[in-house]
Amino acid sequence: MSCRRYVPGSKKESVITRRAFLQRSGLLATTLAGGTKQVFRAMAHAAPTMAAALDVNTLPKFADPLPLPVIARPQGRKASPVEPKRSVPFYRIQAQATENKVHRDLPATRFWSFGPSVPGPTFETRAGEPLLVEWVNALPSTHFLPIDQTIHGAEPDKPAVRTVVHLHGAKTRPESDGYPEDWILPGKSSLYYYPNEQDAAMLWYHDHALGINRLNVYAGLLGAFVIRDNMEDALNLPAGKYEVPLILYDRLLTREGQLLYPVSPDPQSPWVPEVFGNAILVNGKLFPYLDVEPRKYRFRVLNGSNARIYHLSFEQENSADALPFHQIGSDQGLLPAPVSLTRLELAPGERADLLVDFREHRATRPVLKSDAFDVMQFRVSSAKVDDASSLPPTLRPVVRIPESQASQTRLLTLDEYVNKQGNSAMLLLNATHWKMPVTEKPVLGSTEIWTFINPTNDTHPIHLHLVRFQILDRQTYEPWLFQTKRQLHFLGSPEPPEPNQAGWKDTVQAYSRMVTRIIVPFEGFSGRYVWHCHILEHEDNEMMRSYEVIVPTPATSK
Ligand SMILES: [Cu+2]
Repeated sequence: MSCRRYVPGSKKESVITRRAFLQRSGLLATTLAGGTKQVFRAMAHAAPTMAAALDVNTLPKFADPLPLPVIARPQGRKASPVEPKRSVPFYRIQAQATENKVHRDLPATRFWSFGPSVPGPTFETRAGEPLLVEWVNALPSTHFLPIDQTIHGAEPDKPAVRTVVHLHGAKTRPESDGYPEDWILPGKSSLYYYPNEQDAAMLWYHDHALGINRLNVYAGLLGAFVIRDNMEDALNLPAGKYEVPLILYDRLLTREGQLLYPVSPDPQSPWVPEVFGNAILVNGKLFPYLDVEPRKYRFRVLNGSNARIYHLSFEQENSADALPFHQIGSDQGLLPAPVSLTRLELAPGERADLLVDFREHRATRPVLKSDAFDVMQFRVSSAKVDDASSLPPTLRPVVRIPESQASQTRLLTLDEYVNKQGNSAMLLLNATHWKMPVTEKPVLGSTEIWTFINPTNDTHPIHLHLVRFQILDRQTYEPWLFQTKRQLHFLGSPEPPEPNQAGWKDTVQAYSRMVTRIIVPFEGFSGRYVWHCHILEHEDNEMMRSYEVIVPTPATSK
């Protein structure tokens, strides 16, 4: 009865049986084995072995002010690689080892960062104004986090310290996109060109080196990149000191305050399927506070975590009711209209543009929470303020793309494989390894529907490089029927995206045991890009594939 599924080319023996499949997908409560009825519990991941992590709740909360990342400054100007007569701002950003204090009562923590502090400097840019960045690898020659050499791209013949930078959400040429195999060694640099031909949005840059991306980002290689435009300026949103980036990432710390990256019980293969830290840092600080005025603020929130999905709310100490707030933008910029929320779900890679009005909360201290975690505190003054900023009723039109515009529909599975012990051993997209030939080749200028079929127990935030897209819908389906016969049998009606997910996106949460459809115009450039799960442990092992945008030919454009 078992459907044993060996993964070709894998060093690990990865099989999935019907039982394991059902258990992992949460569909099996009881089964028969050897004539005896046995009850199986859903298999848990093996407990990672590691030194004891610091209990961050032993530290005083809200002892440190919220830091703001510095603004990146250009070093001058250089000729544009695409228009040699035009000069564009030139930045030089260096990945380096550094030490930062994440909390007043902890010693400085070792990080790797783009510059002296984590997160790296924020780029403040404008749409239509291109720039050049020289990304320099000035990292030490040894890595300080546990590399798994059984993972693709991190084999023993690969250097331990490598980095390549991807600007998440940017429409760039492939040679500047940070292809995972385009990593460079310490002492080298890459010159990347960002055309900025896209709507205002908050993008972010981070390491993307094949097989060690989860470790390099965990070490601190990330930062924000803001694009602004005239249409956004005209909205009179809170600006200047009333617009604050909130870059969230969770970490585990040792009792000495150093980064702790957990490992599996197998020393030959230390990879773990997800890392969740109990220390949620905001702009690099644990439990920070921010002094605010009783007025509107704009918070640019980024989930830069390896695996944690946040459930954010603003809560008063003595009230069961969360503060209402508005989401005005998502990954790729402004929504058509503000969406009123009391709770926001944000997966790794996603961004949310929030407007929070503290006017009714003078002299209180609401806390930003995620589930049971205290993330940060706002100290609302009782000052009399004159708030001239606006919360406009409409923001930026987002024209829904009709399904009829799509010339191709692709069914793409999100697959998890378990080892003999029932532990997660590897994840793939469409049951296909990184090194296998490229199968997704959309034509430049065409529109496609990508249908993600997720039989696993996890939400997978799927990110496509180069493009922006819209979520069409999500629908429950019968996973085993699809697994065995490749028949899509839907169990419920299609659910449209929530209003705050109905704008332009570059990362979509493919919910567990659902089919998620997106519609994607492939615009901008031809060439080789990647799409992947943004849970970085999944991406590294090896839930990532190349795709290639091809130029139209008479055969493809007919
Ligand atoms: Cu995933």
